[in-house]
Amino acid sequence: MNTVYNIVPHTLEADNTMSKISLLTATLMALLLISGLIAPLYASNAISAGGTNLVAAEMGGRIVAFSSQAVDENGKVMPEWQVTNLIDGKHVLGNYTPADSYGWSSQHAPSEENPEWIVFAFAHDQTRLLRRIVIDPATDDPPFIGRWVRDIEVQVSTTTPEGPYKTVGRFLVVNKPIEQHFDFLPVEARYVRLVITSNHGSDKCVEMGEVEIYEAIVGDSALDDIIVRLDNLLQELKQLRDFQLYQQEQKTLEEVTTKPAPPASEKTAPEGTQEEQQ
Ligand SMILES: [Ca+2]
Repeated sequence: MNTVYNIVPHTLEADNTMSKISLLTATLMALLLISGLIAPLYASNAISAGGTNLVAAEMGGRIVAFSSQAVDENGKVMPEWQVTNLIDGKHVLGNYTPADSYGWSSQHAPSEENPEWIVFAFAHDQTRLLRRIVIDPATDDPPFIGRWVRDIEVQVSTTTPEGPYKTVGRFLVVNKPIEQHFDFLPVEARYVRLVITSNHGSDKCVEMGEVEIYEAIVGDSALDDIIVRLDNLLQELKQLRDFQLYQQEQKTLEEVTTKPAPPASEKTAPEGTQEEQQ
């Protein structure tokens, strides 16, 4: 009778797992079929960027983490160069620099191995569908000293400020005092990490004036909207699959490492017997 009671829950669990896998497979196949439609949609510019800068401090945007910001010789943060200047809506324009906002300056020059980075969040930590990032590299320092931002990577997370993150684009910011727009495929994000791997030659630090992030606007067609959301769902399903594989590997590892060792008596008995015999 015990065998019967044991079988029932195991069978239910197995059925449940099988139906989940079937659903996952069917969904993935449907998404793969649909994905062929997405490329022309993007190519047709059916998706534009919205007009509201989601990370502007006045819109509730925040900087939730960053690699560094400039400090003086006493280790004190210099407000004129602090990281929040990136979302204050103030720009260096020609010979004009706002008195309290020169831009952001890091503590060190960035590299591929040791990049500088900033994590942005939107009002109320909402998840938004994004399309564009705008960088204004201009700061109070002139461009010829090479401190302004050059190579950037835009990463997004839908979970926590610590990630996991996925890369949506890598871009080159030219050494000119103009706002530069960079578009990527619409992607859902709760946190955006801007990773900076180089400046324009300085070995002191990297600087920028302002960062803006804009939402994707998906035309009037409900179908367009669904396709974009399904594309994002595909990414999430892939993450789920990877997580399940990881769990399975961990389970297997646990089973291997917790396998009981042979009873001690099997090893020691012959020696003990020998000692007794001696
Ligand atoms: Ca600014």
